[in-house]
Amino acid sequence: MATRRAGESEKATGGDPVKYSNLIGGRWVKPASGEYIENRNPADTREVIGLFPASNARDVAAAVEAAATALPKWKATPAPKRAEILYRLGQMLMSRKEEFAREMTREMGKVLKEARGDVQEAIDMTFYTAGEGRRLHGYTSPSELPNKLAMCVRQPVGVCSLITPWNFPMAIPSWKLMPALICGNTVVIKPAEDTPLSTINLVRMAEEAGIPPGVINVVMGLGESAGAPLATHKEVRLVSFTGSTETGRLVATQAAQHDKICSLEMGGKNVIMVLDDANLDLAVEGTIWGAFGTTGQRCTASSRIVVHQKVYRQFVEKLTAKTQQLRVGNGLRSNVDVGPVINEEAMEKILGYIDIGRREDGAKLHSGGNRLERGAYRHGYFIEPTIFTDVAPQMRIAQEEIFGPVVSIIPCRDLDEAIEIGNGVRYGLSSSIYTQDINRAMKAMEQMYTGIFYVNSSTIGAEVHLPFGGTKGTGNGHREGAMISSLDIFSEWKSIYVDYSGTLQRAQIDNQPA
Ligand code: UN1
Repeated sequence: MATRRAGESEKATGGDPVKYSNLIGGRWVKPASGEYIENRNPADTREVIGLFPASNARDVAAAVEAAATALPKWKATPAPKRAEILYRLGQMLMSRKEEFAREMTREMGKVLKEARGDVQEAIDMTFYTAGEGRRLHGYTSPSELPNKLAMCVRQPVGVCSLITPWNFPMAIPSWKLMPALICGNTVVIKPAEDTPLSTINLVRMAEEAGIPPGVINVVMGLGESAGAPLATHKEVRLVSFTGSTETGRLVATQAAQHDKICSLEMGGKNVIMVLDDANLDLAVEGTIWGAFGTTGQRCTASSRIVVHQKVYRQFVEKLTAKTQQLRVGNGLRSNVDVGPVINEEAMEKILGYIDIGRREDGAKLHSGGNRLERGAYRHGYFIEPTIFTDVAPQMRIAQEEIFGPVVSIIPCRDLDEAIEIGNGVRYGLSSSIYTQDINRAMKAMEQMYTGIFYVNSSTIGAEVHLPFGGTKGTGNGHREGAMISSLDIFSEWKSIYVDYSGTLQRAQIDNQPA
């Protein structure tokens, strides 16, 4: 008889797809509805990855209750002890990196070297956060009164709902999960319905590393049926969401009505500015990587390239030549640069935007623009890397997040105009400038109103120990990644005053003019 791995409720027999389960209170259990969502490989939809629970409010309630039950003991576990489990988890993820990366590529399409990077990011985050187990610093402060000690400490917030996207299916859950755990919280994770397997892989390792039952729970399913109840359940204290701006607003609205802490990471319309003194070959390389890496499906993707008019033609020529060399295909093949897009709906949306671009007055579809559907492509969701030139800053393709392999090239006259165009969108995640002039780089660094800024590098490539997040429509002011910012999401301050004067001291009231 086939052995079952944790998370699988029924092992495949004779070609039947594997059925997976939710993780609730340390047990892998079937969804209350008895229904499942089929997940297929976007590079070849004949391949079924598995059947994953279509959960509803009943599963969510059970998971939240399990998290609430596990909370007192986990919270009372010394943080350095919690950290020991994370160190073990980091080691275990390292030893399974290749396997998890391959499963990720099959599950969501990104090319294998990027999937390895995604798992690596989870490893980095795990070790980095583990180190925090011996810090989690608060501070002491002089009191304004004699014989009184003033200090502040971090306390866990409680049960956290983590709602995660499909484009970084192991990295982004780890940005939320690890800081939540180190602070002493318990969690319920709802992974995107397109990528539950990568979350299962992460969480199975966490179980094996010694995370106690109920500390991490996983409920799979759709946003409306599984995500929404997770954002409103009364025992949940915090909702951390990464995904679209539209869904983020819904999450925030619901969280506000239930007095929850809410951290949102949403869309982007990131810009690379290429000035007339830029190293053009480097700028082209950065554009290719930023625009077409992960098939353009990153919140940090470089979807707008603002190019100085003096080098505009040359830049477009070089970019086009390099783009046409990109090989599109199944990300498991070592010679492929660009994988499929995530699913049919995404493909239709992206093709819809390409159509919008074609019809925008003045913009030119310069290269690409088609779905690839013949031969090896016929069972997948493949789109040619697409370049629009002569795009005006206000056009829809230059304003709205497309989340696909489509880039808009916008001419500009000088640095000031580049900055104005760069800032002229509703989002503020990442921006970059290519120039050899330190003064211009510094000016852009100061004036770009984004959460991340790069000099002579693309808009992607954030490292785990710096704050990750954006301004304006990209988020609501929180930053994941760096402990300096993410601990402020996953813990709450408690200010403590110890009065050893033996008298009633009243702070401001005692401070009267002589
Ligand atoms: C995203 O863009 O959706 O910055 C996340 C990067 C990655 C994370 C990106 N470390 O490239």
